[in-house]
Amino acid sequence: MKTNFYNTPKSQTMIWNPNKECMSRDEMSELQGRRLHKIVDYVYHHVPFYRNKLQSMDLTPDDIRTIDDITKLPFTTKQDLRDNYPFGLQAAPQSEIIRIHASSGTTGNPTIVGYTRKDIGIWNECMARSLTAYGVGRDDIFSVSYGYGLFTGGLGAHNGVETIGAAVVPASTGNTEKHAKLIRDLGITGIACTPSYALYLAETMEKMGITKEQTRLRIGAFGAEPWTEQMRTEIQERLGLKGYNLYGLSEIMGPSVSYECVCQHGSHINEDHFYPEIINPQTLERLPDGETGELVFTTLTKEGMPVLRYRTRDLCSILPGQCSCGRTSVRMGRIAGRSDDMLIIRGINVFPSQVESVVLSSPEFAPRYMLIVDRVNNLDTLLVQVELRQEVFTSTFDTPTAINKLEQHLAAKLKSVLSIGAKVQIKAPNTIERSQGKSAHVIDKRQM
Ligand code: DLL
Repeated sequence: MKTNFYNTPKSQTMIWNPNKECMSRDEMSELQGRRLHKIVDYVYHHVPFYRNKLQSMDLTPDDIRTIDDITKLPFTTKQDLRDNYPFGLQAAPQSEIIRIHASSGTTGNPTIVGYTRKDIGIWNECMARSLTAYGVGRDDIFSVSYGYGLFTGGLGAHNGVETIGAAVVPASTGNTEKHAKLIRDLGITGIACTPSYALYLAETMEKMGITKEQTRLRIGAFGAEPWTEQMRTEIQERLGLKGYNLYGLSEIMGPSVSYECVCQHGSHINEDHFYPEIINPQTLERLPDGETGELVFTTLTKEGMPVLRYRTRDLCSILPGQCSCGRTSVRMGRIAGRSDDMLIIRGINVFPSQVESVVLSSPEFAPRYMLIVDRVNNLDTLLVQVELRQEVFTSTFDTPTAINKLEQHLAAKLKSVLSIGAKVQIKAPNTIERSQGKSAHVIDKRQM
């Protein structure tokens, strides 16, 4: 018999695995220490890359006894993964690998990640923890609109929905009109997709005349790209659901390395499997909780391709204190950007997420924007293109003065946040390219 989780009050939301998600801090540290020793011993004996690294630092697995010993270990970078393409970092024998994913590398070789049966089981468990934290239960019908294929989003979320026993609709991306129709006709209650696809879906439904009242949507599992609180508000209002953050990366597992709970104050890390650290990306020193730096993960239980101190290049902080949901696991804040996404314009660090916050704080603009960086006469220039909302477009587009005023107003706001001047260009609705997967917000012509 399926239990009914609809409209479950906050205090009664379920926890998938209280034994792990609500462990005392001492027990968690003890478990992490034990697992760290084991994984170091495992890679030392199965991955020549790590054995050589540890030997060159005069380290053996016996030097790693508690979780605090982690700082003795070397870092792993994306370049190390590329250099060992395709299977150089694989620890398990090929006969134990049951699935292979590949990351979407834009330059050079993609990163190949092999999973054993045990890895897939842990991934499913982590995904089930995430969905349960959002309030998804067995009565839900959940559509997965992350891409299926080499990308971890589709299959990762799909298996999590099946693990908790809800019904999965493997919609994938594309064919959005059909998907919108199914959302209404099947009474789909939840959706997993990128935040930008959620907005695209909202637009499509509006065009088709499907209102949020005609659907039963109530939960969104959004991730795979940075998004802001303003974007969350926009999606929630337009789709009539509550949107939760879902974070992960293929090198570590895929979606569900961390997840939000109903408190929506940071994302709980599945730290019995993925040990987080925040470091200063320049000095590589570990930073205390609350400080923003580069997120680093060590996989504590992975068999296929374990990694030690993998530098994600994602910038965020570990939130101090404990969450009121009952979980004791540490939480990470939103991804403020990636160290390699950061633009340096006239010497000033600029993150696309800063521009997004400013754009979305103005009710006239749709959540679509593009940063175009160029170099003219040896001087960096920044052009920010934004799209007018349909309602505003029809009432003001005939008056260039109004548009001009709006451009100047936004340029002034951007200047106060970014500390550099930007030219603003307002575009008509639906003219900035839509993305169904991860969206691109930057064209840097200086590198072309
Ligand atoms: O994006 C895995 C995933 C799929 C996560 C579906 C969530 C949902 P990769 O393609 O390897 O894996 O990209 C990982 O995407 O290092 C972040 O920069 C970014 N990212 C992922 N989730 C979030 C999020 C998947 N919730 C890279 N917020 C990561 C911000 C995110 N950025």
